[in-house]
Amino acid sequence: MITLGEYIVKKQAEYPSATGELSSLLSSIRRAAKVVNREINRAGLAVDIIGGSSGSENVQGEVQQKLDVYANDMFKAALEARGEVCGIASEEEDHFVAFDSESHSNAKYVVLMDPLDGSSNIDVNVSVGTIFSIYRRISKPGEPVTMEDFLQPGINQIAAGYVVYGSSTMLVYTTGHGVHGFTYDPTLGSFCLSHENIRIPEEGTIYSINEGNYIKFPDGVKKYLKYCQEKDDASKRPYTSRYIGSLVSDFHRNMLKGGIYIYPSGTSAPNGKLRLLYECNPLAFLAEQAGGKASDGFRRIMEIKPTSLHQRTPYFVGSTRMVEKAEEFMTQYS
Ligand code: AHM
Ligand code: MG
Repeated sequence: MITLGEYIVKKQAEYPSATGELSSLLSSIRRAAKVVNREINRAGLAVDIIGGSSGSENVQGEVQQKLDVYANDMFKAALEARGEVCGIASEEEDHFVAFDSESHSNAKYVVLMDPLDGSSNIDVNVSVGTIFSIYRRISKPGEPVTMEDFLQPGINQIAAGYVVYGSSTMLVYTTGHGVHGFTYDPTLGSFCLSHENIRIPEEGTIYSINEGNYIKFPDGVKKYLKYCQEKDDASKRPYTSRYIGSLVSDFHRNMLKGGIYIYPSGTSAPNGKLRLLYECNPLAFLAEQAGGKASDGFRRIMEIKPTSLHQRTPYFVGSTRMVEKAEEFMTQYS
């Protein structure tokens, strides 16, 4: 049995030029994930203290749950506690946060995160997740971190991953050398390697989309959904519909089993709901590293040049052939 800590050290040893800073950063994320996991597990018992709404809204006008705020604080504190990160951006913060004390003057990295994705599901005991994305800063160490450091295209990511707080808690990450998954053993207090080198099946039979919004979808998506529902034995259609409404969980299932997750544009949300920088790009990096694909319907997600921190984008991610098929429908009908 190999723990996440041991695995990170082993991988670092394979790259003699590695300084250990990224390993240390990943350890900070691992530590915060354990703390957040503990609080999520007791959320049902401590509703007054950690459950329900915090009474505030984030910059995007969404109601913040107490656990959104808690998870944000935990990950921010864990990343600030060591000297590798010079700033973070988060779904729960209006602006990026600079870590500008003396101990961060040589920090190379910025982290973008959604500390608790799908948090509206907590009250009904459905899985939620944390998503993170790591870039090397563009500005020089020692200088103040700038917006440019955060507005980098996804292809510049150094590492990305997620934690899914599900029936088991798992941490899945990539540093650009495959995708590896670790399952949390609460009796040991360790994430243990359970899924080395995950590969997304090229073709799948699951489609995940909030079909309640059907009437608002672009024609390409409507026609693709029809295609998913038609009978064709050779391609194992009709496909199965699965939608948890928790992006990390829907993505995780489709990555292991083969499938496509779609959050398209809608008439009232021209760019969909999901955020490019801390939801779509990190999962796109994982998808590609596992042999899958991520698109906005027309172009590769990771090549989009971001213009703002909380920018949204339509999103199609999962098994390569399914994403390509959806893109064909988008090109033809939307
Ligand atoms: P959140 O970051 O505010 O939790 O919103 C993102 C979540 C995703 O986890 C999920 O896939 C999606 O919103 C569900 O949205 P909808 O309820 O519109 O289907
Ligand atoms: Mg989110």
